[in-house]
Amino acid sequence: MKGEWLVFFCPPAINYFFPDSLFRIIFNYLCDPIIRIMQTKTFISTISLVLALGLSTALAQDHQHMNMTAAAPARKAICVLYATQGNTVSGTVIFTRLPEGVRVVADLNGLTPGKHGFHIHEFGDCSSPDGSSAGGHFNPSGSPHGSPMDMSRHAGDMGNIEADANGKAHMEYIDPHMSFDGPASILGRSVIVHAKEDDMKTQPTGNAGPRIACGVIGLSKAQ
Ligand SMILES: [Cu+2]
Ligand SMILES: [Zn+2]
Repeated sequence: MKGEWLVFFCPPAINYFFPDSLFRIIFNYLCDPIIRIMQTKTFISTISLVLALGLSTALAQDHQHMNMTAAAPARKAICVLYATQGNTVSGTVIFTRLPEGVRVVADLNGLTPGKHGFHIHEFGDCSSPDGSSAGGHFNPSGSPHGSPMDMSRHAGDMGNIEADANGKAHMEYIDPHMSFDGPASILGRSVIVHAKEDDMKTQPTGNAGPRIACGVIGLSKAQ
């Protein structure tokens, strides 16, 4: 910068060459504004640097904060099924988000051979011994009860799961009505297995009988 050498030069030169003289007064008059300008410039650049550093730190922290709150959307959920009082059913249901819906993979043990009503119920609450605390079929669209093939039906209508002679059941399908997002999200709801077959007609339950297993749908560690 042009005036920088003056900052360095002016005060010593004045004191050295022109002690107590008219020249000193003149030099003071000439030099002082330059010194003041240079000092102001240094002050402004220092403040700017401090502000810039502060701002970038704040932005970095904000970004980190956003990363923590706006986590990647859940891709996988799991429901571990436990038998209700007096029953022996156990198993897991794994839900995976796909572009066309949710893949459902269920593996159950301890069933009586044959078909059993299999639904997502409204509440993730399996606290009552008979599973009634889970509420009715999950139905965010206010539709009638139906089969998983129906266009209009409860979002929780997964139909029946069929056990073999050993009481084991495996079911796998992609459900276009299920979602992991918004008010229709299945996360935090429950899966209920019934004693009887769902007739897919009787309102609003499919007449599937008592609830023999209940489990809460939660986020899976494996995503
Ligand atoms: Cu049910
Ligand atoms: Zn239903």
